[in-house]
Amino acid sequence: MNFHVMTLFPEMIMQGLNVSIIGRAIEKGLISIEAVNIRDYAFNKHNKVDDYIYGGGAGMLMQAEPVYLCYEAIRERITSGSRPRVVYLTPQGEVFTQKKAQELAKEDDLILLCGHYEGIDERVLEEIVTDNISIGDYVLTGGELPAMIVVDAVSRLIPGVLNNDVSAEFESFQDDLLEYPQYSRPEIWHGKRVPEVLLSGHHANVEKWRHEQSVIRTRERRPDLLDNKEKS
Ligand code: 4G1
Repeated sequence: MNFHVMTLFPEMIMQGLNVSIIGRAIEKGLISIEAVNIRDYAFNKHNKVDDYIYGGGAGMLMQAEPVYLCYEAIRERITSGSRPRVVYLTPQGEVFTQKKAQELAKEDDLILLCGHYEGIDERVLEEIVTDNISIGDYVLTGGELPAMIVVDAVSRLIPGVLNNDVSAEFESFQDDLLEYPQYSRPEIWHGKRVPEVLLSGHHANVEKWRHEQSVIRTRERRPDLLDNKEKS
């Protein structure tokens, strides 16, 4: 999978994703990430990429042309045939879910577009965006952190990125349940014991306990997930 991130802050993307599991996946050549600076496609001598908003109101808007030229430059580099998906990170998008991550993980190339200021001129969005995605309902300063979240969630679904024996598919959320509580050494910490069943070595009982805990936890902390489950 090749990620192409269109942004005014490329160093934020590259520094944030070049570590840990994703950093290793890049090293191994399982994924590639390029952050392309939209400012490099400014068409005026001051490298200006924003302007006032028609109709008035506070703030500035990213102009259409630099975004479009940046997009065209990326498209020229993409070797795989058909039109690549362009994900615009926006509070007006559908909320990002594990299901959407799985869908995006099937692509060879993904272009991610990050807004800044008050957003981007609608006309270029109409021409290039295929998917509008939001990571949730709060106010941010830019689409860079949302883009990094999408890259992270999609990358870990690419075969070979996670080195553990259990596939990424198996993790909770796949079945709309939260993770059960987990414990490591020592057996007693601050007077608290590890639940007996986990020390028993009885695999079937462990699995049963973990599933029960997952259901209890989900009902307590994220009852909305159980509602989804009943619907499907
Ligand atoms: C109105 C949140 C504005 C924000 C209402 C989640 C938020 C991108 C996301 C905003 C952004 C609400 C996201 C707001 C995001 C232009 C640049 C849009 C930053 C911008 C609820 C600012 N998921 N926000 N506007 O935050 O890009 O993807």
